Amino acid sequence: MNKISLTRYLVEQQRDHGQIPAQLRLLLEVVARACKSISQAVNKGALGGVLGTAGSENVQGEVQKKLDIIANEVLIEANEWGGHLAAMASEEMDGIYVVPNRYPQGEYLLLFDPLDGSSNIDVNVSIGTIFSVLKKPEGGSAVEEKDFLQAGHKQVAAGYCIYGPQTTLVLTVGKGVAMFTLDREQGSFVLTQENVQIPPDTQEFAINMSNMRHWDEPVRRYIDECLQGKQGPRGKDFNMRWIASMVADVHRILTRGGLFMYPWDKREPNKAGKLRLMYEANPMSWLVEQAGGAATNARQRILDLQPSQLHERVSVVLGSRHEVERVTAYHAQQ
Ligand code: P6P
Repeated sequence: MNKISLTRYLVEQQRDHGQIPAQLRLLLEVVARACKSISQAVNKGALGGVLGTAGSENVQGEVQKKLDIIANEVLIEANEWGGHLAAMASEEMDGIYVVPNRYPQGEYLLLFDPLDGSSNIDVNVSIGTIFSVLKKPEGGSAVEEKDFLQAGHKQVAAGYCIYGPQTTLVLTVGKGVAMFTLDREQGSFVLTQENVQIPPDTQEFAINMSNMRHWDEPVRRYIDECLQGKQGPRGKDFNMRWIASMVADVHRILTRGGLFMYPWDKREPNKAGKLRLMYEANPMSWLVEQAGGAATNARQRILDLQPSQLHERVSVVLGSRHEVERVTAYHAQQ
């Protein structure tokens, strides 16, 4: 099969479909190159002295791993000089990072979770980088945090790079989902799948079962029915997976279907959920929808939610469309 590189794919999307302006194509190439660097750091592991904690906490109050900070710095340094961005926002930074005056400012905003699944780094389980691209609102005023507070349906590109047995970049610009596997000999991402489709039905769910006693009733009902298997109301047996790296769980769902849930629970009732809306749920929800799946916060379409804070959290139900619809219906009947 003749190898189509990420560069060629993006040039063709730009030329043939007018889907990607030149500045956005540059942005995506730069992000992909940053992901390659992060992949190399992750793959070194203990040999690179990059495991363990950095002895600091992020705005989420989470202990930062050395690789969290390395990945964040790689993305900042790779993107700040290119002239395609006005500013960046990251799970690892309290406020936005405005492109310094020594560089030209562009029209895009880049948001990312530089290394999602950090708790898995030290135990050699797949982790990943999640990114989302918005356009800076019109008007010449200086870019501010409020410019980032746009609903997920405003994204112009979204994707992730999973650092697992393969390093795979998964991307959408609104024309379906494509997957690119890193060819380490060439040092470039090669198109290995396009027009990804999530089966509307599934027999596999992903949730952290240890939180069961804290769930809301509709979640308990849904999982109980799955666990009853053939003899229960679903009339079929279910399998369960929970990798505790959203990137890895979502990648499995994009590849073979499934339902992923991190729902609101009673542990911290004032928090909508654990996952962050702007740079985890929004990019993953757009990818899932572009692949024929669905994504809600158990009540509303995630991409329609109007954010009020940069690091706000959200309840997430995403994957095979018919299962998302069932969970959402159970909440509507509550
Ligand atoms: P728990 C990783 O820390 C993360 O943000 C997601 O990638 C993952 O799905 C979830 O949290 C895992 O959470 O509570 O099971 O450790």
